[in-house]
Amino acid sequence: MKARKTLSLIRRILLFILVLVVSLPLFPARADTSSCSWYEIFVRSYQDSDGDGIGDLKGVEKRLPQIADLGFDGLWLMPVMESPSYHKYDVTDYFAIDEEYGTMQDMRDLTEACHALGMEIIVDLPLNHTSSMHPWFLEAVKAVKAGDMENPYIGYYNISMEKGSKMVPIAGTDYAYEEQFSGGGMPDLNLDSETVWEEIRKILAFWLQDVGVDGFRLDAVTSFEAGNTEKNVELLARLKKEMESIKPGSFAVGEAWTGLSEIQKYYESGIDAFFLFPISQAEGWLCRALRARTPASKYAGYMEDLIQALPDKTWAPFLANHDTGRAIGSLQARQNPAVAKFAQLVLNMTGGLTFTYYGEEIGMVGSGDDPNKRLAMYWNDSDMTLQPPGVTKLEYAYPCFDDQAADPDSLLNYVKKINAIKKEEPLIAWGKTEIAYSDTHVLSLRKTLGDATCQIVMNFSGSSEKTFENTDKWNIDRTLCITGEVTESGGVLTLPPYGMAILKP
Ligand SMILES: [Ca+2]
Ligand SMILES: [Ca+2]
Repeated sequence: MKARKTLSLIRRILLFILVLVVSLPLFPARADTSSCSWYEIFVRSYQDSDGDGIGDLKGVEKRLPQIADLGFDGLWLMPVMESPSYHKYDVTDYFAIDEEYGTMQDMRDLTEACHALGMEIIVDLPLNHTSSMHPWFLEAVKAVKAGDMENPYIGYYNISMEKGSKMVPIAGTDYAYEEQFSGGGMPDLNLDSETVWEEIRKILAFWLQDVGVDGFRLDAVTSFEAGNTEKNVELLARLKKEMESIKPGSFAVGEAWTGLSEIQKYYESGIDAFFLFPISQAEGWLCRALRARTPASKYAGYMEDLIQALPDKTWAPFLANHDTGRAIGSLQARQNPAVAKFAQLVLNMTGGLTFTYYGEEIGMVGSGDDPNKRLAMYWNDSDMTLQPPGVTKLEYAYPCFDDQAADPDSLLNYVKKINAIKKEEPLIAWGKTEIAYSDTHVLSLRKTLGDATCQIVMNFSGSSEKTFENTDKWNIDRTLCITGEVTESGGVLTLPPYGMAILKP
């Protein structure tokens, strides 16, 4: 009798936990089969298809089988919507493709082609601001100038008599509009307006349902209401809820360019992932660790912070994007392709969704003025797009794509190997990550997913081999080395410089 009572109590507790879990306002986690090796493309600089020298959607589609062959399984297109600028972060029509890039039919074709190859595709969605040439804004300014302050378009933007560094006066009136990215002709939308939310819902539905993309990269989310994280998290939660009601399982990754503790707060919105800015760039975790005298333990320290801050979240590590200097510069790897390769390895073994900016896979360089970071993809010396306007430094440090494709030891082919290993071993991207071991030069990450587990052992020294005591007597499942081989003798692994082994029980 007593045993039965205990059993029924346990059952009741279990049921209670089940109800609690089901009623939590969380969206289902992404399946461990969804895209984990994402590729960011600046369409203008990627591949031209019609001879005008400007990259376009048909050009991307032409290169798609090659991108898939490299093992990238998700595509992020920088803005493709109608816009007067070369970068297109200032939209004039959310329902049209910029004619420089092609047509909406091209977009649908590209989306279909991605899906046929088992790839997901997301588009950049700038919602913090529109172009100052957007019909909504033109209408609003016209109304302010005419003194028609009841005009509904005025409420689309933050127009008031307020003064401040982010307020731009409307000529001939006492009014001004908010513009967080000043000088760019990008007035901030009023995200408190229900009318604006009706527009946003239409935009989301159009892209998710009508065009069929898998989701969005959300631009500048910390500027939604500048300086108000709590508010931004609320707005993002609403955005995610709208997306989920339109297309369950659709994906969003947010650009919250801020520190780890802030990023942690942004995850409370339910948005799938936020770019891990602290790991990126010359002063980020990865470059810092690789420059340190004790690189493995240094990186382990950063990983501990990450694990503690975002234990159950999908991470989105990256090294460089269209706004940052390229990794070859940050890593000081112009003369040292090995360190560029190893950085890619560590980045990808960290876990979660890795984002690779086009050209990083061939070690393109560029820093300083934005256009320098967005140079034409270096396929070869004859097949390149025009350079974006405003380039002040034009150079390519590593061989072109075609040459690297033909060289088994190239950075390109090394990246391809990493992507292939990730595809074969879902534990790497999707497993829960723990630090199993670290010393000055050796780091072992343990990954767990359901019943499966593995250890990823990496030698952070670029000059000498290091040993690792395989105390659990796990088997070597696979290895990836730049030079030499991993060997084992008497329960001790010897890893060559920058070598890696994956061990399994
Ligand atoms: Ca073109
Ligand atoms: Ca804003």
